[in-house]
Amino acid sequence: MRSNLLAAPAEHSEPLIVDCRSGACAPRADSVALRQDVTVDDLLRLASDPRWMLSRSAHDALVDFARSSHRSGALLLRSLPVGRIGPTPAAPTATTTKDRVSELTLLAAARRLGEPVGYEPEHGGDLVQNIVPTAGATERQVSTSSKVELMFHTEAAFHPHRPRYLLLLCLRGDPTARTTLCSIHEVLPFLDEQVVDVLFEPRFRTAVDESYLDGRGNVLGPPMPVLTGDRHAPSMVFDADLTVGTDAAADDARHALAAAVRERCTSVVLEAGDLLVIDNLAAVHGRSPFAPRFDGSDRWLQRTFVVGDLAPSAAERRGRVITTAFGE
Ligand SMILES: O=C(O)CCC(=O)C(=O)O
Ligand SMILES: [Fe+2]
Repeated sequence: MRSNLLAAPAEHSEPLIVDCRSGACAPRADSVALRQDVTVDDLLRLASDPRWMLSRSAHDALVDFARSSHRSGALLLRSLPVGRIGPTPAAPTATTTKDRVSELTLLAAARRLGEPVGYEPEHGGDLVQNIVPTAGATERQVSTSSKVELMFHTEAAFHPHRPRYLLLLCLRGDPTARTTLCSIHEVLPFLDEQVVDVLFEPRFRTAVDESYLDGRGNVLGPPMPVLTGDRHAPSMVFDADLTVGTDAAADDARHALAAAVRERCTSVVLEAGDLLVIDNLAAVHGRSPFAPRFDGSDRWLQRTFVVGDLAPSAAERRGRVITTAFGE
């Protein structure tokens, strides 16, 4: 195990870690990904071809994770190809000088888990998004922030078509930025039975992220439970910043959950070639603060969202871009 995984007490479950150095990627795919004119659709077609594989170890780890998630709700694949990247862009959609190897790696991994999708308000619905610190967002609760802690969240907790998996591929690491993680399986044994009872009831509302509202103020989603499914192995949808209780007992329960998550969490410092896959039904994630430089050497991740099935979002989707409108 590498030393950059934070030393957590032994009983805290860390992501399942698989080193993928062994087993080469298909050169045919790599050479396509070196061309500048290749589109995301081309890459997705290639990534979907079962004859084009990630290394055998990466492929098998992803398929196993999709079949039965790990107790930590996370899988960390190391030493994946990211290609030639050039300087970190100043904004997610700014032009870069990179080749397309990292996009192909990410989409190939995503296709082993389900269907990659974008969300219109998230970088225009891009299937692969650059997550870089931006000068305008240093202190905000968004993925492009840096100087503040990004609080624990289910990705798009407020969204009826929220992703089933979230994939973060590191192109350039920052040794001081820790991606934080905590699964429901980790905290459940430490919550009072009465708190768990309340978390299973539809007594919580999650605010819609401001980027989905075009400046239309504060919109709360419908009352929902935080926990659903099997009492002993539930799914969790929770945002420590945006989820509130609809009554005092529910609010106490969400504070108890947030405290347990803070206490039981683990973290990982992502390095170039690391792919962190998060089961968005099992684990919440966040990020520690770090110092941005805005000189082309900052931390750079690429992110892809995956749903298990495209059908439920059919009426609110254009191609692979989910267009659900909120607060209208
Ligand atoms: O920067 C990170 O490690 C995580 C950011 C995050 O929450 C996201 O991209 O969804
Ligand atoms: Fe996130």
